[in-house]
Amino acid sequence: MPQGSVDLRSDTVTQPTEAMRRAMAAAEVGDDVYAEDPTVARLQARLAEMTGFEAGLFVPSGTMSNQIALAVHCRRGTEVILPEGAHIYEYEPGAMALISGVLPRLVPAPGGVPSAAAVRAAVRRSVHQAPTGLVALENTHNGAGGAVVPLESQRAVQAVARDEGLPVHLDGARAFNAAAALGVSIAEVCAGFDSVSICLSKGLGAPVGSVLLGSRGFLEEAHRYRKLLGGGMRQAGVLAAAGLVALDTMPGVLHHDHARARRLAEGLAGLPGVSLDLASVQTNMVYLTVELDGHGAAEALAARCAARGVRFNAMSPHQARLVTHHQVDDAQVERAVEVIREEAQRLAERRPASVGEAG
Ligand code: TLP
Repeated sequence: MPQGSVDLRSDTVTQPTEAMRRAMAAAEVGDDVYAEDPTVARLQARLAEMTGFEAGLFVPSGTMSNQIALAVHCRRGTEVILPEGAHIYEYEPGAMALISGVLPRLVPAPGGVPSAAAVRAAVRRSVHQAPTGLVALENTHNGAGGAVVPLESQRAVQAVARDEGLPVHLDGARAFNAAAALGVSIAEVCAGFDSVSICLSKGLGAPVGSVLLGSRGFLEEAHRYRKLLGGGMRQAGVLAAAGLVALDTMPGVLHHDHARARRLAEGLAGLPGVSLDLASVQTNMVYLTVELDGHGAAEALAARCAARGVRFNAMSPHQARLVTHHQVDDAQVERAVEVIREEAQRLAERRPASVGEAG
């Protein structure tokens, strides 16, 4: 990254640490499509043990991991109950329809948390409707600002699903962030699910990869889908080695990212035309609602800040997302606050008369 620049686009932008690079260079490898890569096997076993599952499957991405889970759990033509804003629906470009032939049934999820009653009401059984095949939660919930789904809420939804005879999947791309925020073990966050997908390449900082966790039988079928989708990575131990270092070194430092996100949010509170909900800043994300400059205000603000080296994403015309990670330090947070404040002020001053105070 050029000096003075701050990359808050995502926690996916991190570079592998020196320890990861050393482990990658030294990794013992084999052909993982034959399940012969010892480093991949160690990573899978390690995360399975940490989360309380029978087994794990190393896959190239969180998207593939979620999509394999859907493919294994669901029959074609069934519905998947998802919290509104779910990554599986919003950001996995229609894969659920294309790969598994399943439909999304979105339920309201204030703060990322769907109520058990809403999930129950969304279950479909009638001959006139697509039957429900799966319930999927997301923790932390990216679309809800990285909000943490409380364990009691997860348990309430799992109880409904069990009662209805439905499997439950967790998109736990940032499950370690949830564990850090709740002060519980990763096993507690993963308890009660039939499958969980965990990303190594988000806050944990590994360059590539996710692990899909479940029962041995589930993962045998998942292994077939991974190959079918082109996710058989052969000597993948070079990547899994970085994942093992990530598991050893990163979960214990995620709270620093959370503290920096809070500092960022506090520094940006009260700006003209920019609002944020401090209560929603629970992990490493800050969502801003940008009402400056008419349509595409978030993009306008993002572009102006990017020109000064502070990068973040516009997730929709009026929503900007800032994500902290282990390569964002305190000085970078201060710099980001300064640049975003200045640029928001400038945009506010240029605001057209029809939108508000004339500039
Ligand atoms: N999310 C990315 C973008 O796709 C939005 C990001 O920058 O946050 N589940 C969740 C909850 C995610 O946030 C993501 C990545 C994934 C799954 C998919 O992971 P990858 O990018 O490895 O396919």
